[in-house]
Amino acid sequence: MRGSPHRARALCVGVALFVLGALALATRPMGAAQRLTGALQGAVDLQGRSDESGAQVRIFGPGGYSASTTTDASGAWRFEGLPTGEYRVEIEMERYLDALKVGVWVESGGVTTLSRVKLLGGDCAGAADDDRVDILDMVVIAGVFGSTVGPTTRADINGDLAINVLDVVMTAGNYGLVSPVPWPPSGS
Ligand SMILES: [Ca+2]
Ligand SMILES: [Ca+2]
Ligand SMILES: [Ca+2]
Repeated sequence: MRGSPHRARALCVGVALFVLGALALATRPMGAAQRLTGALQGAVDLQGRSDESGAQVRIFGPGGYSASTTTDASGAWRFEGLPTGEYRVEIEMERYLDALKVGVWVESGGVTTLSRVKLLGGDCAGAADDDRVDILDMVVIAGVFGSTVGPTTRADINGDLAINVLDVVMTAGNYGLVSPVPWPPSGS
């Protein structure tokens, strides 16, 4: 009884309807896509570095939207084609305290520019930053003080391939601070 003419015809009609439906969807005016025009941008200053590249910027927007990028050498970051709505912005850099901004509004056709935020250095202990500059970070730096190191050595806070007084002074200066660092208000 398998493959009776009746069932086959019903299947054909079903497939035809599905294809027509898909075509209709594909050719429908893209009203939703036309609204994806908001942009969001900002800049990061990595304490103790003149090359501000490598910080990871993640944004979380309406309807579960998310995206990420990294800063360029000037510290700049930018997203385009964003759905209109409210965003959360997180910026992370290895060996640095993180920055966080919530309630960021991105508007259709607009460009939202956040103020430049300075990430503070010294959070280097452990496999991952623990978002706190404390004695554990100082101990890690002291353990290799005076050495020349490779780019992955976490105690090298300022990335100059040496563990010296610059790393110690920065970390000591940020002692007791935790993530997120203060984000200056827009326009400042
Ligand atoms: Ca800097
Ligand atoms: Ca730490
Ligand atoms: Ca260093």
